[in-house]
Amino acid sequence: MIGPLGLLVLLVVTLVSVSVTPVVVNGTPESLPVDCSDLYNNGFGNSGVYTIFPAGPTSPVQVFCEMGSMDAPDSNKWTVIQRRTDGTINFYRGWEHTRLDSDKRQVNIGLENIHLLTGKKSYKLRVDMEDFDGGKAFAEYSSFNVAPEKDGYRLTLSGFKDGGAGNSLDHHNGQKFSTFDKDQDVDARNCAKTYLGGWWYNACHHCNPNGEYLWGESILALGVNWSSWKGYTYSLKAIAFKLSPQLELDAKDEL
Ligand SMILES: [Ca+2]
Repeated sequence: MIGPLGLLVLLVVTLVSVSVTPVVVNGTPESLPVDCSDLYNNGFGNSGVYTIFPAGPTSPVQVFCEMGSMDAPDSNKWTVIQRRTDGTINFYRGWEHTRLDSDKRQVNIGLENIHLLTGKKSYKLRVDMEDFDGGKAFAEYSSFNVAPEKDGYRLTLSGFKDGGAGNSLDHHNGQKFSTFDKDQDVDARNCAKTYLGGWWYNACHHCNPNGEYLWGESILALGVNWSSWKGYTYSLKAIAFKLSPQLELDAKDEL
């Protein structure tokens, strides 16, 4: 027999069950965060490592988010798609590794995820870089897109804005991505093998972010180069590629 008290308990349990339902609903594909901007808008204001879902609910990706400072809440929220800060990780990788790797150390989310991400929203790209003497520079592009694998993960970008680094990425605009085991560049050589990286090689490069980590002054064009800033014989200390939705940029520019 269920007395009045029992009915009350049953009612409360039922209501609690109903009340937790929205938490489950929040896990639907429509509401999963695609990038760090979504996370910020969902109340996650601190920079750090988060999980995003550019490829859908069954494919979580660990990523580093730069949420800006408390002093500037309207600043861009950056999803870091690749970053190098030291020489501990080898970026001379084959096609499948480059395509699918979403590194546990949050250094690279993989080409496929980058493609899917740029298909979800319109993004701007910022490339931040550092030398070994404390110097910093950046390059920004108001539009950045990576095509599907069937088109070689072709790079499309526009709207260059100079933060002192110069426009070395422009040479790679419109190119397919190449690795040592998949030559899609326009040079007679295998650029990835010649310059020890994987990149949107043309004939062959003006920047080589995935080249050998060579600690500053180094062999011509083999290092982590950004030629319009430090030339071909300087391998950078750090370089990071990060995306932010264009709408945030537009809203900010209108202020
Ligand atoms: Ca070639």
